[in-house]
Amino acid sequence: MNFLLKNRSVLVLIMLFAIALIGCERKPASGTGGNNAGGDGGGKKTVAFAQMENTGPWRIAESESMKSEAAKRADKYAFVYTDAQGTTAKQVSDVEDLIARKVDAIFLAPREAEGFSSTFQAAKAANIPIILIDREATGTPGVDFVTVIKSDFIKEGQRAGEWLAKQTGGKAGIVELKGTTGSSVANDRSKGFMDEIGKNADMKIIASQDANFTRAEGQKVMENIIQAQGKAITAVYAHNDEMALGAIAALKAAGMNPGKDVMIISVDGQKSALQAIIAGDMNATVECNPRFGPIAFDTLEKFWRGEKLPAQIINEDRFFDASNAAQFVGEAY
Ligand code: GYE
Repeated sequence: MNFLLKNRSVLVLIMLFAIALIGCERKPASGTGGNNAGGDGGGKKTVAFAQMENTGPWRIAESESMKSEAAKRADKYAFVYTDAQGTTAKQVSDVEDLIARKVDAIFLAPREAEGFSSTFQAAKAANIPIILIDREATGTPGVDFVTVIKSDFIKEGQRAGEWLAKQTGGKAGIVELKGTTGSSVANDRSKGFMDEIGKNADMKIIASQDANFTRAEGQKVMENIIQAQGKAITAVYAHNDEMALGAIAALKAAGMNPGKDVMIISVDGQKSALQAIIAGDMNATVECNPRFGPIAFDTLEKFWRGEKLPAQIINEDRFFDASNAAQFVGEAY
């Protein structure tokens, strides 16, 4: 009996020892060096992209660019993709889940500027670097997140305003279709545009509404504005091509003449917008490049090598109108 009891305690001891050993196998989060347990165990780092939604050509092109760049570097990285389906709260919890999984780094395209501060704190506590791409979020670069890679949205608005002033001789009744309220990009595209048209006494915004960057909402909002304003509308400035294309459909349905009687300018440079320019339905679009993959991964690698990074990395963008749309439509998304 005594012997049996003794043997049992030895067995329990051995079991405890084994459990302790398994526990040691799980690596703790260890800084930005990429030894977090989110790795695939085969020496690869796990890098995540927390996307806000995946609708519309621009965002689909962005997601594809991130995925294909990760695939090109698949010898070094395992890739995790999350889609918040257009809800900021879901995007916050997606990032929280990625932190809990202990991924090695997170690329975040924040839907809204506010709402991420506690997430940034959690990532910092877990030593997981976050690089913002495409939009800004409130916080300090180098502290709350590594850096932000984006276009200069104020300049985009200025370029649109300047172009429209020139084309209309400084006289226009403008409908502004705005992007998602609360996003850094909608604020900046409004601001830049207003700065420019404000220089012309006869350029007036006769209606300005949020159409959430989507074609369907752009069309619906435009239908209502046409009913209220009719012929007073001589120009549309949309914060993206999708809303501009929605507005064009609404104008045509109302028997109006987009591209001729009503000037249409927007931002992005997607294929269907360049096609609309070629067809004469639309006048111009300021490019906003969605192909973040190469620069996002290069920036992360620079960070891991300990290189000093700027607070913001700004993409260079082009401008498309009737003079060059045909030349670039082939490479557009
Ligand atoms: O212009 C728009 C998209 O955040 C810069 O968001 C991006 C904008 C882009 O939905 O089409």
